[in-house]
Amino acid sequence: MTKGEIFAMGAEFVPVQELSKSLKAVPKNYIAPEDKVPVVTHEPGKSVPVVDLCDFNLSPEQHERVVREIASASSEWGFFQVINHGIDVTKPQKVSREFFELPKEEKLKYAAKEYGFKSDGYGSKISNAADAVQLWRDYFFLCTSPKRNLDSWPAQPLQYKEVMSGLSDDFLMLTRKILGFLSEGVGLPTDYFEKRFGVPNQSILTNYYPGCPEPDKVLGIEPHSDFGGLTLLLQDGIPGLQVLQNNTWVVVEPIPGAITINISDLLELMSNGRYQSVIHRVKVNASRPRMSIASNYSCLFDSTVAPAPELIDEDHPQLYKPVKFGDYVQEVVKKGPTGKAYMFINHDSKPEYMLLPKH
Ligand SMILES: O=C(O)CCC(=O)C(=O)O
Ligand SMILES: [Fe+2]
Repeated sequence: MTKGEIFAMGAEFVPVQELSKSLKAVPKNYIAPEDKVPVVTHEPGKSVPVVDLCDFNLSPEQHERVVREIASASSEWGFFQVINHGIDVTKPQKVSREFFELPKEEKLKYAAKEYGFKSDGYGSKISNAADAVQLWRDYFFLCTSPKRNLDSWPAQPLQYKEVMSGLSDDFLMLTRKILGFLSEGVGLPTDYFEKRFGVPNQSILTNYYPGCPEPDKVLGIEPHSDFGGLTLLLQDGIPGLQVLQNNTWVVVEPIPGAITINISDLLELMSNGRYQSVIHRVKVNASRPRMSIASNYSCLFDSTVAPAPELIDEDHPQLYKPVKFGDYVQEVVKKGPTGKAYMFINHDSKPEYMLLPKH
């Protein structure tokens, strides 16, 4: 691979991890707009619900409880955490952390060639929007379904390919089960949403947020909702993820071994708004890096999704228009989080955080 190819995504690609080694103050283009929305950490009754999946040994009563808990968390919070899900989360975290700890030259061999989510690779910037604030985050993006191009995945650490492939399989299985609970939660047949998605389009995005000299001035990820169908997320032990709930940022406390799950835009659309794809953001730390592994499940880019006709009636008018997923992704990559307006029938509808009082 030539040097030119390595930097094809943009000559300005400098990993934040490298910046963070020498800087005492953050560069201007990383400074996020001021945000006066209050942050809540520990307040009884104000945290993302936790659902016990009992390693899927569920009696009929427990099954009903799980459906009920997942459905109500998905409509009120758009987020929940699952425990006793049967997936080994330590190995993927270990190999991913080891990758980010490699020398810069080794990582840059895998530099992503394009903005957005089309090719596997290492990068720092996803949106090319002119007014986009730079994020205090580097990432590695893997396309994992329908096709895995293992040749383009890191050769180091040695177990990386095998472990991340295994995580992709485990997540596909868990996603199918969660989609089943979500279908039942709105009174539809268990396989309803899975069938509507069709061939799974799954990716795994590892986010690496280096320590930052001025953590309150930057964001690891700006306020956004995820544009796919369903997101499964591994947090390490360090808090950083915050969810917008009643105009307050609520910290999603990392629970060792838990998987955080959030409804993404396509499921909000397909459920005609019964389930919410909620705005969230990521804060960073002064001294410690934080890492998360986010896997999104959606339909193929040339598939079109529409609200379930069964969920449209007089009391629940149709709120969303059918969208071709590829067009929707382009809109969001071009415009940033405001691109979500594209899926609303009423074009004046705005993502929730845009309705917050100006500050
Ligand atoms: O780092 C996190 O906890 C969340 C990451 C996230 O929101 C994303 O990758 O879309
Ligand atoms: Fe997200």
